[in-house]
Formats: sequence, C-alpha cells, structure tokens
Amino acid sequence: MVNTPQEQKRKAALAALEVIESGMKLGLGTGSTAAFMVRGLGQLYREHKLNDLICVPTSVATRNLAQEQGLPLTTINDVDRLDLTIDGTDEFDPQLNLIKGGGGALLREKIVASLSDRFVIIADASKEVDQLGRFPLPVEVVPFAWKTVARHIENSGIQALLRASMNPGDPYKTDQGNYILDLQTGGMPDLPKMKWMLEGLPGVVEHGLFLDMADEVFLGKEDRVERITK
Ligand code: ABF
Repeated sequence: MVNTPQEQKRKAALAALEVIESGMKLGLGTGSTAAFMVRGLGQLYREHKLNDLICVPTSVATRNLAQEQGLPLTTINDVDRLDLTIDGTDEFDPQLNLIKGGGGALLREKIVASLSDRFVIIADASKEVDQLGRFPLPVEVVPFAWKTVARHIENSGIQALLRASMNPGDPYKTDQGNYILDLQTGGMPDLPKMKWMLEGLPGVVEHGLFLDMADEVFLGKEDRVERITK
C-alpha cells in the first residue's frame, strides 16, 4: 500500500511524537503536517502517556487546535527556552536548510525555533529537494513599505509577488498584520547571500530561509518514515 501525501504527513507527524518526553516545554508548529502532530500529542496527553507539558503555539490556528486538544499553553514571553519544537516545512535540502512560511506563520515559527534546544521537522516526500527555491520564498514585510521592498528585490532580478488573501484585491495578512511577498527565485545556489540581502532591507520583518536550524527530519515516504539527522 503506497502512502498518499496526506498519509506521509500523518505518519511522519506521529513518528516524531516519540521524541517528546513528559515535562518538556514544546514549540508547536503550523500547517497540515503539524496539525497531525498536535492531534496526536493531544491524544497522548489526554491518555496521560505524556504529562507536565507546556506548549507554545506558532500561530493562531495552532493555538486554537491545541486548545481544542486540551494541551496546556503559554506564550514565548513566558519561557526562556524550549526543549523541543516540532514543525512542518515547505522544502528541505540535504543540509536540512529549510524554506518555511507557505502557511504564513514564518515569524513566530522562526522565533520559536530559535529558542528551542532541538528543532525537528516533519514532512511528506514532496518537501525533499536538492536545492531550495522551487517553492516561492516567503518574506514578511511591513505594509508601510511593502512596495519599496518588492521593488528593491525585483531590481535584483527576482520576481516578488504580494500574497493575496481569500478576499479578492486584499493582500494576505499574517497573525502580526504584516504582508507577505512570495519570491520566485527558481533556485538559490547561494543561501547565505540571499539571507544577507533580505536581512539588510529596511521593512523586511522576517524571511522563510531557516538555515542551519533544523536538527532532524521525519520524512514520510511512499513505504516508510525516514529519520534524517545532520
Ligand atoms: C509550516 O508548515 C510552514 O512553515 C510551512 O509553510 C508549512 C507546510 O505546510 P504543510 O505541513 O501543510 O505542508 O510550518
């Protein structure tokens, strides 16, 4: 029986639960793969197979789901460090560099991941790439300066599309009320250079390059879940 992409996500998410221990402070990721993880975690918590957890969600959507699951929540301001964060991704390369942010939660995800002693990614097979950039690179920008930022990026030869919301004509807004530019890079041979360029642009709040942050990937494949560590 070949695992569909949804099954690959679910099996990867449930396999990653094995790294969680009672008493942990956890970062909870965002997206459909992370949602499988949050539901599985909620079940283990309700069955008292995991106890004394405190969780920090990376989006309003994950907070709402975690609340439904009865998981104890706090905010990143109330903890110094997290033991572990489990999150999805849009792409990962052989060095476990990531593109994240397709779900719009990249700012909170990067903050939470940066405060985690261990950062574990859960993904279906479609996320594994040789080089990042087939997926558009999300860049979170302040509405005040979005067009200036987009113009600067386009002058460097990369198309920067303002992400639209479900309401035609309205830009998408992140949980923080910022806009997202989706950069059509077509592939990035020099990731540090792209990171440096974006971080030097006034008006850029955060970008979806997570370089040298992930420790491990649970990868759902057609016939198994593969565990990839650095
Ligand atoms: C989130 O997971 C985002 O960073 C990323 O865009 C998304 C992937 O979504 P899915 O798990 O639904 O494929 O962490």
